[in-house]
Amino acid sequence: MDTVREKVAKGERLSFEDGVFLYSAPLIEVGELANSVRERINGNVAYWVSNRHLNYSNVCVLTCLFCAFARKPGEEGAYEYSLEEAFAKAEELRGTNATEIHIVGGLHPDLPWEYYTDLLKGIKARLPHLHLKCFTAVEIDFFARKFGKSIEQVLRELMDAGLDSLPGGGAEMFAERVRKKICKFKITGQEWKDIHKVAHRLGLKSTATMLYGHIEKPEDCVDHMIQLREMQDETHGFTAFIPLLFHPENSILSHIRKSSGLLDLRHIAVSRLMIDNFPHIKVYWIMTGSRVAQVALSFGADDMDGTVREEKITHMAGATSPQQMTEDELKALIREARRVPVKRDTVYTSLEVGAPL
Ligand code: V47
Repeated sequence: MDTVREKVAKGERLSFEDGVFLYSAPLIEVGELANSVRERINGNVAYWVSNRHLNYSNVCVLTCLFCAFARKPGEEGAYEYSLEEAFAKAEELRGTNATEIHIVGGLHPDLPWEYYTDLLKGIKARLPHLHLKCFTAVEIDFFARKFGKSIEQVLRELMDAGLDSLPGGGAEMFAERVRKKICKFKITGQEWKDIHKVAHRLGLKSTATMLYGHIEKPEDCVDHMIQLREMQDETHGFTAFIPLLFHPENSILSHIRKSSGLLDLRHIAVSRLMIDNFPHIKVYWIMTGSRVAQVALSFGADDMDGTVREEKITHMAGATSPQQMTEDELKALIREARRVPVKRDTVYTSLEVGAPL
């Protein structure tokens, strides 16, 4: 641990071996070190955003073993919102302080290209102040293939329709060994990164996730983090890294035991130490629960995500957290964790800084 501590003190980059070591080192020491880096980068604040998730459809042509959200066309529980239904969901944000809408869905075999562009245009026309964080790289790749466009063309047309940034979903675990088992029909890790590279080149910011708690090994997680760190060196387009905790219920992998709070904290801490060039590490309270999220704010995380308002992907997989939190609840949780709550927009402009502790 001393070697890693020294490197961190000197601002030296940690190696693959250091990362793997951190997965077996005493958690409290890893957390303390990660907290020192977190405080160096972000001081004593913890960010949150007033947002809403909108999942336009769960119909998906893929079969990912971890997913409890997707349905095949015509299967019981399959849905797709009409544009009017989607606009009505967005309209719920009128008169609130929300600044962001996070839109993702399954790979729907039948929706036309205009559905996606009209969805963004319609929301922008109704609520022009909302930041549209929409479509994972997996959806972007699907649109390109289905509608015979290049990735750049898809992104440009979506940007013309109102797209402001890309969310980080679909990254899962880049390691081919793992990907082949849990989501073999999905784009590869390299393709996921290439799409974000194009987005960054076009001036869009994005986030990056990592799904853990299934069949991965520490080596796979460290490899995932180093790949993102290397890409960020090139593009500087990522704002935040978000480790996502696999929820097994109702998925093909339902025999796997759900990860523990301690493992959640370790992923937060190791990622803060390994991914030294991402400005933010987000703890997604929907998946960890608010209790672990509060502790995570002293283990490397500086961002709690947001109000969310409606969450389907994790709740269909057995999440027991609420589906939304009010702004006051989020601020109180952050304050109780001895951090100053800062309301941010999607690209981390501070909108409201809480009183000092
Ligand atoms: O891509 C799917 C994951 C992701 C399960 O970018 C599951 O700021 C747990 O990406 N158990 C979607 N996870 C959510 C996501 C996200 C969430 C919050 C913020 C941001 C951001 C992104 O959820 C999917 C997949 O990796 N997922 N099924 C499951 N059973």
